[in-house]
Amino acid sequence: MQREVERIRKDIKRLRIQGARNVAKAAMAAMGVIARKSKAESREELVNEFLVAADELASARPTEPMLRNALRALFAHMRRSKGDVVELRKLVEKEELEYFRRMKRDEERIAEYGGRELSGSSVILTHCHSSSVVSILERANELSKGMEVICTETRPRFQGLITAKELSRAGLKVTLIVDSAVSHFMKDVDAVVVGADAITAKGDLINKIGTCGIAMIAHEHGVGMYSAAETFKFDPLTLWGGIERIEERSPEEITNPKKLKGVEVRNPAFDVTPARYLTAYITEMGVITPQSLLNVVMREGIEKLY
Ligand code: RUB
Repeated sequence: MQREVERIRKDIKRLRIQGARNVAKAAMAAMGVIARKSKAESREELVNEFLVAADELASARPTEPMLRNALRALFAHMRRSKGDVVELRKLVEKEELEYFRRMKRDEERIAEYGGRELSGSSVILTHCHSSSVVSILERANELSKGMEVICTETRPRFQGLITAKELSRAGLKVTLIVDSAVSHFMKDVDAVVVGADAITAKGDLINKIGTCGIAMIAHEHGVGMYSAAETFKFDPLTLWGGIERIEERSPEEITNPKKLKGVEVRNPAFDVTPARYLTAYITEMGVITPQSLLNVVMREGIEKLY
């Protein structure tokens, strides 16, 4: 069991599993593995195993509140149940399935809201790989055929190639560009849509490095800038002044630093796009401006996860 959980943690860390939703799903699946395979004989022992694994999974990608929210919600359910070790196993298995059901439902809603919002656009630009964005663009293309998508390659790990392949397979016209060509192409773009790793209490967006620059260019051209995000990507810590930690990855993802003596190579994985550069979040509750997102989140009680 430990080996299986460790494999999931490594896959998350090495980006074999990438994107906020996939990462959160994998963490919940790891909890399910523990529920089914742990040899713990008491409730305390089992809870302890869940806690150790949750800490390790959460630290694999520090800028992933969706993963942390999923685990926190699970622990809140565990605290409410007073059952023994057998009942606790069943509860975690049930919550795992419930979480997957909810994710699927939310993804369908996001695809529908986003598809309708963007179906009038003929050229859309996207950055990195977001499963939510792919679903939206597939739906938008069903509603108004002939849509063209410009994908950035997304240095240093080239997740944009995954997006390009998936959309092309789904029948959309796809153009791949280098990240630094965004400004050159923006005059032809009707809307930009990206994913989200975290949303702060101010409505700011944390997403793949480069997103903020793209948003500023879109703003300069008067092009709508959307982010596809479940409300579960809201980071409740930011309500209390907490600042989202930006993951710094190995310089070796960019180059061989040993060949650049005296040069520091930095590799932040995400950046922060201020709310004022965003047109709206496309969520499972509808298309919401960044300024009103906090109200919606509070109404749903997501902040109570803390
Ligand atoms: C992926 C990324 C995606 C979000 C949203 O970064 O920034 O836009 O995670 O994805 P990485 P989704 O490849 O470093 O994980 O919509 O699938 O949650």
